[in-house]
Amino acid sequence: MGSGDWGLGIGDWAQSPIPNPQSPIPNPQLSIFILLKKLKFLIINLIKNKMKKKEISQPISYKIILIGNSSIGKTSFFKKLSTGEFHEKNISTIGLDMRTFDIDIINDKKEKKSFNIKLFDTAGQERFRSITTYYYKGSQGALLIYDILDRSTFDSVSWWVNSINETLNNINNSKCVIILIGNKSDLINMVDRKREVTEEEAKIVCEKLNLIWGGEISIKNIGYEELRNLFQSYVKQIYDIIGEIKVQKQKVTKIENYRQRRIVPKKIC
Ligand SMILES: Nc1nc2c(ncn2[C@@H]2O[C@H](COP(=O)(O)OP(=O)(O)OP(=O)(O)O)[C@@H](O)[C@H]2O)c(=O)[nH]1
Ligand SMILES: [Mg+2]
Repeated sequence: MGSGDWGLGIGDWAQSPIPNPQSPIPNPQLSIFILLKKLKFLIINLIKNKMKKKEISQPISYKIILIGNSSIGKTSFFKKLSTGEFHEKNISTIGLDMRTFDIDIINDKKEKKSFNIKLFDTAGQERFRSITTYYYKGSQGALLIYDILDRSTFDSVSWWVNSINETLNNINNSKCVIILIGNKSDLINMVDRKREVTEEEAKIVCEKLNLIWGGEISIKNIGYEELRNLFQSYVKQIYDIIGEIKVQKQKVTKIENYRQRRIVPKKIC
């Protein structure tokens, strides 16, 4: 029986005349029956709508990690995205830092998708690699940055990709989308500095290693809004590949232990 169908089909009621809403209902038993059916229909619809609304309003949770060698600009990206600030001073990260971002994206079908992104800033120094790789778990996206003026940071890209694939992509069918980003593009115009990695090379590596090309940027010069839009586009690309998933709860308490514990390197070249 359809939801709007109040048809009579049992016992004597099957013989009863169809009630005319204009004329008074002759049978009181029938009117109670109709009212109860109506009520049941309304309650079911109410519950269905509530469940639908809950489904739509629930944001999609992603964990995204910033990875790459030391001094390539991970913390600069993280800070500018969070506060709009950029610091010239080099303060190397130890352990890691985390921040949440709420993002709304309108997809191709003009539907609004809400995201709750946990972004992790990791340490690039070799001595912290075991901590960094430990926190890969549960990531749906990785922003892998290199310095376009420092060949060695680009040469390490395959190491970072392997470490992600070994930890995530080959285990339990989990999927982590890796986006490659070349940083410090502002420095190629300086007389005493020169580019060591071309964009074409980076694109070839992306094809070879199955990465998404995130483009060349200057975290120093990029505007706050521009960086937020860029980050949104990265989230959308991750979403286009992995879609909606349920994310395991992260143990934030452990992360808190590492927050703000930073050291200044003895000498910065
Ligand atoms: N000129 C220029 N300098 C930048 C840019 N991005 C970052 N830097 C500088 O590069 C240095 C290192 O940046 P960080 O963001 O701390 O590097 P990191 O990748 O977090 O390094 P670790 O924490 O050691 O892994 C800092 O002195 C920044 O000011 C950029 O786009 N242009
Ligand atoms: Mg850092």
